Amino acid sequence: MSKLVRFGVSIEEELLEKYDDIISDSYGNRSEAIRDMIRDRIVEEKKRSSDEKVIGSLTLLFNHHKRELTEKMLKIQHDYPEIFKSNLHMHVSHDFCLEVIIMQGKAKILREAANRLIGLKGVQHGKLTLTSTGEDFGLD
Ligand code: NI
Repeated sequence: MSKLVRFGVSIEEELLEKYDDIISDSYGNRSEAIRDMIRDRIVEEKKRSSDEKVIGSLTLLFNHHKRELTEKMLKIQHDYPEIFKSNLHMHVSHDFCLEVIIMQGKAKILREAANRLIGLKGVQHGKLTLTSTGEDFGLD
């Protein structure tokens, strides 16, 4: 068994309470829930590291008041003009916008570009969903 390491995390109290509520039915303690979340992310990232051609939809919820955020989002998309296919923008409220971005290309490139966008400061939530291009399914 590998060595256990303790680490500190700064998190908003309200956010942690919500998380504890969600995990309270299935986990004896928070550490095991966080370990599972990390394992799940590792498995997911592995799947997304392939050369397989896929289609992805990336959903981003962000605060458009955050300084230079929209410029940074545009710059990243222009770094990969071959994979970004279409954008849908919704003005959710005074502060928040939702963007759904359709991408097509190698899984690992989509993952890289999506992670850069999700990691931007001001992006409150981001999720990349991958699906097949359908070529493996035959014509049914
Ligand atoms: Ni907007």
